[in-house]
Amino acid sequence: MTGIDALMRANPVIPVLVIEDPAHAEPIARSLVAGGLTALEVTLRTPAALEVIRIMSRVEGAVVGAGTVLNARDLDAAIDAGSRFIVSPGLTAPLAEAAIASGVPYLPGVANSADIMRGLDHGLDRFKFFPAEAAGGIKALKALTAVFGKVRFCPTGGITEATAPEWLALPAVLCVGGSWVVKAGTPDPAAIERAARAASALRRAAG
Ligand code: 3PG
Ligand code: 3PY
Repeated sequence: MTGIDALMRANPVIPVLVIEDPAHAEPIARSLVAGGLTALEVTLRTPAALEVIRIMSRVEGAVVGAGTVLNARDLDAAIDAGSRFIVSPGLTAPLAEAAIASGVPYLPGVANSADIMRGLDHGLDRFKFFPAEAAGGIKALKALTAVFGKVRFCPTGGITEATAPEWLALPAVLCVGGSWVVKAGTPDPAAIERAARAASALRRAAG
């Protein structure tokens, strides 16, 4: 888990990006990196996503990954486009096996104990806690971390600039994911850089 662990520790916040227009890819990536956020999760939710990954990967300092990877077909396409890490909203055996075989750092989503246990069966112990707020919030994650001591998380889903510090204060949380850093629509590079700088200045409690 070294690869994904290092990635989770690189920045306290992983921006979750839903980008419709490939023309927005480069300015968004540049602003995020300028603000100190380097691990960028481009969700495969738009027709432009794979092209966005290709373009962002050329921006110096950016480590671009794919999110919303649902199966081995998405995984192959994401890797072909240059993704350096893979995120999925949940955990299935076929995807976990394919992702592990690919060797690309992999962060699968979990929402409960059974998900975590299936991940552990695959040798995984770094997870996205998704959807973090809807799946019970900090109270739920505290209960899970009491049971699964060695597991570390990137909570994502409903987290905001205001609530991120509360999540990062939990010892099992290495980083949080969120869409708040980059608003939908035409990007405002200065605003993105400002939000990224604030996000990258957040402190995690986890050692
Ligand atoms: C998503 O799936 O888009 C993630 O949950 C991040 O989005 P949010 O921060 O808006 O919940
Ligand atoms: C994903 O899209 O991969 C998620 O886990 C939700 O943000």
